[in-house]
Amino acid sequence: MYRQFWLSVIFGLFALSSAGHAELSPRQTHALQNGWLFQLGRPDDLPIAKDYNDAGWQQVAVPHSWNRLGEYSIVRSQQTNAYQGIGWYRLRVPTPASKAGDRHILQFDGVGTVADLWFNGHHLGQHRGGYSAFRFDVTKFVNARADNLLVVRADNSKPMPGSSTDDILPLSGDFFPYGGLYRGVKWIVAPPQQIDLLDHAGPGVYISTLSAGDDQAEIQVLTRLRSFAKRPAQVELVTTIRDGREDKARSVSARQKLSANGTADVTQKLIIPQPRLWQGRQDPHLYTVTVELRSGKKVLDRVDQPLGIRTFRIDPNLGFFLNGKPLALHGVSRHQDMASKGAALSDADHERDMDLIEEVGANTIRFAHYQHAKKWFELADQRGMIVWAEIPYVSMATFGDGLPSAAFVKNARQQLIELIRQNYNHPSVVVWGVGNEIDSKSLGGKPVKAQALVQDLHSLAKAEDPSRLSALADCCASSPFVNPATAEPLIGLTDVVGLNRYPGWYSPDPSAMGAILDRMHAKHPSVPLSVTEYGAGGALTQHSDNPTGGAINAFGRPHPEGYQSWVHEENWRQLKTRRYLWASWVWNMFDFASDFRVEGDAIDLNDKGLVTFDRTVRKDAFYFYKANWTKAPVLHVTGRRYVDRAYPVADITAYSNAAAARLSVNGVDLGEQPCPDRICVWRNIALAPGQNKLLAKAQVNGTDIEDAIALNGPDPDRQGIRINAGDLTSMALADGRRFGSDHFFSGGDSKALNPRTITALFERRGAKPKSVAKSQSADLHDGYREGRFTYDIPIPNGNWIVRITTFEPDSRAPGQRSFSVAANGKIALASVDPAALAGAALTEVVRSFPVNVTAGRLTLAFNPIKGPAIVSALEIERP
Ligand code: GCB
Repeated sequence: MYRQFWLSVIFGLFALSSAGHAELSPRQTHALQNGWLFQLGRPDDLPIAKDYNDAGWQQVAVPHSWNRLGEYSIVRSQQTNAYQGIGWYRLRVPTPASKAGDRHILQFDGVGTVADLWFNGHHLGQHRGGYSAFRFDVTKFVNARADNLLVVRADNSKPMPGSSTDDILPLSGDFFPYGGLYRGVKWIVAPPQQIDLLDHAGPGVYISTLSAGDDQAEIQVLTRLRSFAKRPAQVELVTTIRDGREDKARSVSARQKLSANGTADVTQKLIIPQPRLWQGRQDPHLYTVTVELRSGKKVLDRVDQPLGIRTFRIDPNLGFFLNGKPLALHGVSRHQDMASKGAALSDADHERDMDLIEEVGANTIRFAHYQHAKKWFELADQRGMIVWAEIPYVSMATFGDGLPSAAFVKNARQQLIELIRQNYNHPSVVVWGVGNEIDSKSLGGKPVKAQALVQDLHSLAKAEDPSRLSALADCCASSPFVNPATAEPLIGLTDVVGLNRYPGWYSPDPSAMGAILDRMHAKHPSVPLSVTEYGAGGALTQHSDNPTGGAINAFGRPHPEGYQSWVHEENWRQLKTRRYLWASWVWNMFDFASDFRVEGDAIDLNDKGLVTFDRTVRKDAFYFYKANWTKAPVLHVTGRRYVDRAYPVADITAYSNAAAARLSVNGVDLGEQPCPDRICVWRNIALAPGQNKLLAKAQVNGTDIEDAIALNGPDPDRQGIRINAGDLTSMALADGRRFGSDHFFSGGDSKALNPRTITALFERRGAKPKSVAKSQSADLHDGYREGRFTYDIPIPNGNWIVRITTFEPDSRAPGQRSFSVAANGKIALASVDPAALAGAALTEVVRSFPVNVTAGRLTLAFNPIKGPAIVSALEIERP
């Protein structure tokens, strides 16, 4: 144990020394990583005494969370631990080297959700909120001669009225509130006269760029000082801005009287001539601000902080400006969790996530939906990302009557102050988000009264940080979730707004995005609008032959990967042309854990990521954005995971930033296609039975690139051709028959037997889902095609049997619906009345007829006689 502790101390010193001042640093930070003992659940007695028997406890290293969830599996495995409650930690730790008068301060970088701390048996206090850092001064309890005992109770109980977390943000949300010491813990030995360590765990130094031009920048540095000394003292504060080279450093100095046990604020101004600006991804140049507290020649304390010299503004019509120049912001949201680690991410995990975000070409990140780790803010500064940071005032944020409780308001204010003070000096951050989707109904189902709190948080954000803008992410203005007569409008209360809008996912038609945004812009012309969320689920094992063939089941299965790509193609087409938008963020960069989701091919996961939960697979949609957002040569053939194809003919798509790309299949050149909007399509490509090798080639800025995939074509003579009409997903029945998703159609509408939009789900709540009697498989009837429609199916010549599966979905009585079916222009079925043929509604009917195909195509026309025609499956087999 001792060895481990001292190793981590040495590591801590090493980390400091790499910052440049270790030998001299008057402060020392020791990471408390190893040697922790952990016990899940509530022991019978309080495990805070020194001699408490913790022999059976589990040894863990911090960061640590007991929660693990989110799997690409239909059921939860043994790995899952979604327990929300209490976890105990104990650590025996020697006192690090210190001088008389030094302060001993424990820093927790984030504990989910409520942390109670005991040090050598004394209850130090409690911190409420799972995402911000906090510090406790333990000086008076330190035992310098023996081990100290640090005990932490972490409590992430599910918020419910009366629970220990019922007044802590978030009360609900589509993400998992991990429990435990899931970020770092540090022991800081600090001088008694110090740059304040107890200012909401902030750096005690607050840097503002007052102006920045080509000639000069004016920088203001506010430093908060604190003294634990018994006598007043005259101190000097020397603030230096460095840009690598010492000869270019600029310093100012101020004398300050620091009273005994007192605090003082010192404001200093520095001029930087010809500053090198922080220019986002183009040049994320950082200066270092060093603030030294001195007494004569002696350095009492020192803090280093990053400085990115930049200005920005946001215009309701012209969007975002960085350093006076327009910058089109496009990016992603990110949750900070991943497979097998939960929220206990290492610095390397953060770096890998940032690498992926850089690779996709984003220049902005929304840190959803809570304060992210310090390391993540630092990476955003270093990589030049523009950041929306926010507090977890999210979703259904009241229990009963729709009014936030006083304690909840207090916690919201606390979390906002912590977010701002702890991250004030990160140039990447431009807005502080004060709420997300808080105008949906309360958990009690009542309309929400959120105006007062949003106004209050807006004012607080402005008071804490006048240099940045307040922001709100809206889901529900003009949505069916809000009763417009009773809900309080929120748009306009903050400086800027983000719209969470999901056309193509929670509402139909991805191309509706443009009109939705234009309506909001017309309604709120003076409010700068962005799109804080848009996207679609994407499951790697689920496939579609045609994303327009059926309705998506947003809250269920399946979630074809190709459908996700299509939603992004269509959404992005609308977003990129709207200059008034100041930013847009894909929801989400990574799949993330959410314990109420049973969707796509996963459990406990929101699968809207461009990259999988374990970060190993970039989904096709990732490459769509990479092709749009980067200059690095991109050529990516989509649909590679849909290996066993249902149809012998396919449209092949590639994403590329080349002007055009060329495709060959099995060595045969199929020609070049242009790539408008970064999408290159080769239509009606024949796939031979068995393996087909597809090779795409292109040239971007003189660089040759290629991408190869392998697909298995079916053998129609043996397997037939089967179409799951009205459905989005290709699938196989238990008897081996393989159906492609609805394809080759024109006309008619795809319908779902049970409604799938959010509004329909709400309306249907409690109602029993419909099912079809005497059916070969429920999967065939989930969706159906209805109306007047035609199928034009590419198929080898010769004799075939066509089998049509249908049913009456709407309780129409016999005689209320009939239609004919013509095959290649000849009537094959003169009149089909599903209810009459089956003797009842919601009962399967199958009809077949022979055809002879001579020109490589079979046309099946469904013509209504009375009411609309309907089909739920089509099968074409050799006789
Ligand atoms: C939203 C929420 C976000 C959810 C997302 C979704 O609007 O703000 O927390 O995860 O939708 O995927 O439904």
